[in-house]
Amino acid sequence: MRTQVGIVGAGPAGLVLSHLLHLQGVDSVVLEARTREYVQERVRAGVLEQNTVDLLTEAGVGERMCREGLVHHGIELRFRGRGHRIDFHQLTEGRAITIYAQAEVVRDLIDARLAAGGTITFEAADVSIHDLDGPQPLIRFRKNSESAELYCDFIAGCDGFHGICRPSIPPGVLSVYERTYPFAWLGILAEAAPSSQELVYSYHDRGFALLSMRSQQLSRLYLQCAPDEDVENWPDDRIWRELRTRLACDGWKLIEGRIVQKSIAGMRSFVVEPMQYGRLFLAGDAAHIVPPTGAKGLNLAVADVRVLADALSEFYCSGNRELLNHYSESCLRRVWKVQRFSWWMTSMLHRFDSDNAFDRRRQLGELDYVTSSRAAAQTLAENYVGLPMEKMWKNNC
Ligand code: RFL
Ligand code: PHB
Repeated sequence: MRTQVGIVGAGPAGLVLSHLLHLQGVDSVVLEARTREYVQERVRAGVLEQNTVDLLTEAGVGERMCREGLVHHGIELRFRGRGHRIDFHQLTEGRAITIYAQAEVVRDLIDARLAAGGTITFEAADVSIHDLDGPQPLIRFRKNSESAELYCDFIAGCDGFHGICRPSIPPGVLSVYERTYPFAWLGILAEAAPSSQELVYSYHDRGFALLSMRSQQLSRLYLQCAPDEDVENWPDDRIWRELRTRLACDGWKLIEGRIVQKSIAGMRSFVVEPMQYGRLFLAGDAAHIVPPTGAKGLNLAVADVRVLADALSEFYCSGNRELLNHYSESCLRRVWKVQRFSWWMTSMLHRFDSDNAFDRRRQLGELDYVTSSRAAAQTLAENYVGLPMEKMWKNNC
């Protein structure tokens, strides 16, 4: 088999890349380790920044998102039992976020790729990548126990944090920048109407809590917990009790319902530099991870592949490798700004066991500042709705 761009991973990065390349006349094949059902149902992110919404819409895959997504013009920061609204609309000249589950984005993209005759090989086993620094890299894999080879011009490593692409780069090439956090998030999905119109980020002495949602009938809620926490230690009544305590606010009541999903996710900041080696380009979680407090992981993955799609289509149109050569540099400027924002939101809102009373007072001082100074609120708002893209995706030909 042969293709122009071999893409490892059918998450948001791999699927958006494949779709954008198709729109620009570049052929790709996507290899995914899991089943179609698994990737379409995996509970992950929920917040799309304006750039992501605009890109999906312009690329023709935003129809259901526009119909079913919930547009929010602000978020609430809650501390000392009081809520404070950050008004995105006013602070960012009308920009907004859209609540639309990552699983739905993935479903829409898979439908679009398959409807256009694109190839996504699900349940591709033992994927390995070869000859990255030669003229024709190769992907080997197994499908239904049969070995297969895919020759490509380029490989896009969109296989997430635990994928095989990043570790296939020879030792000594990559620099790793990393921080782990001494806590995790316990996340639930509950059949309950959202208790608030907008997302609520709550700072509490017992730890951080977040109220989010998926629809008018489905709430998504998170609790800061120990990094090695066992989900078995969190029966439903303990979760609701803790959420009621940490989200408590004058005149407000938490709406509860049947919990249909429960999971624990660790928190990490991670970047590799560069994001490319020979003819391999890393994108999304394969190259960087942010803690979820800023709701940025999916959005950053989409921003990377917008740059990569542009660079690849430029190469196929004119033979010019300039954009490809600068792929890593172009992405990393945004990556580090988003890393800073995600780290800052995480540091401001979580309880660190190593902190003393001074540190907690300082966190409250920071929350007070962010919610009372227009300049500080605007800084949060412009990052949350998404910093401007440096270069808009366009058809170069
Ligand atoms: P993905 O989604 O992990 O997709 C990688 C795909 O590669 C496949 N794969 C392989 N395929 C073939 N061969 C192999 N050897 C393979 N190894 C792996 C995997 O099966 C998978 O299908 O990476 P991608 O595309 O870079 O997308 C990144 C996002 O998924 C991630 O950053 C976000 O979910 C992070 N995130 C959030 N991001 C946001 O923008 N907004 C949010 O509100 C938000 N909330 C969150 C989040 C992540 C969370 N967790 C679970 C850490 C909330 C949480 C709790
Ligand atoms: C979510 O709805 O899953 C969500 C919302 C905001 C975040 C992280 C996750 O910061």
